[in-house]
Amino acid sequence: MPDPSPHECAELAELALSAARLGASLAAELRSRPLEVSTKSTATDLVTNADRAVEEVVVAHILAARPNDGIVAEEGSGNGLDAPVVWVIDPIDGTTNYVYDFPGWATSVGVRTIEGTLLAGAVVDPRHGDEFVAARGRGAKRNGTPLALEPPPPLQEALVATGFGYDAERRAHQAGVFRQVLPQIRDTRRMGAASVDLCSVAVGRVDAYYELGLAEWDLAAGTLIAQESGARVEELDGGPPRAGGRVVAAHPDLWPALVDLLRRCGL
Ligand code: LIP
Repeated sequence: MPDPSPHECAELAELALSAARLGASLAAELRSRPLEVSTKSTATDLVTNADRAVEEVVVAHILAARPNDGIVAEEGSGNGLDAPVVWVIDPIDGTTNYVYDFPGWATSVGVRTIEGTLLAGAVVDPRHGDEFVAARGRGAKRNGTPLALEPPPPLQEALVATGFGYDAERRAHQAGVFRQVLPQIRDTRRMGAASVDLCSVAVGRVDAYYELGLAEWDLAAGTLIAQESGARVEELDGGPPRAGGRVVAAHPDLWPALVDLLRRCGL
């Protein structure tokens, strides 16, 4: 089946943005009430009643408009995984930030083909007042303003975002990489939500981002938004970002030096 046209991708982007707005608005409302918090893979991997409620609302909004599409979502919602168009949803990316009421959580809604080609995406981060959206081949926008990446600084003057996993052994490895990287860049920012990190690259809030071991829903929307702003977003060893991989996002002129550093530091 041919990939959707740029016009169809623009329509998908509009639906992704309306769904992400709906989800982020509900998440913000639920944050003002007591949360029911539980854990998933580890004692630090949190999930709340809001994650589940937001996912339910976002999925219902999408399927009302496109009932035959597939759904892949963090809290387990699924639909038609053999559908040509699949929605990839993180209802609240940055759940730890959300539980602590710390800015930097977002509702992330990505759209891809069954083969994995990213078509559209939206990330709504209400605490920063940011709405990001992109359609394949039609650019990315922040609050309606088109994005275009500025030329980067040299690596030793670059502000580089990263993140750390929930598993203590993985965090120890990530800390080892980070200890070697940090003296060779300007500084780091640890936002706590991959979708916000990737959108931060798209708007130049950071010069680059890397992280090991993310889920598909952490990556989908933010990857396309960053790519459509002019960033290179790939696996460390090349190819499209994948679940459990090593995603690197930076201006194409910064990419080679950053990848070389990350490889030397053992990412
Ligand atoms: C988060 C990611 C973030 C990572 C966190 C966590 P969640 O996703 O977006 O980049 O560093 O450890 O995995 O669990 O908040 O949806």
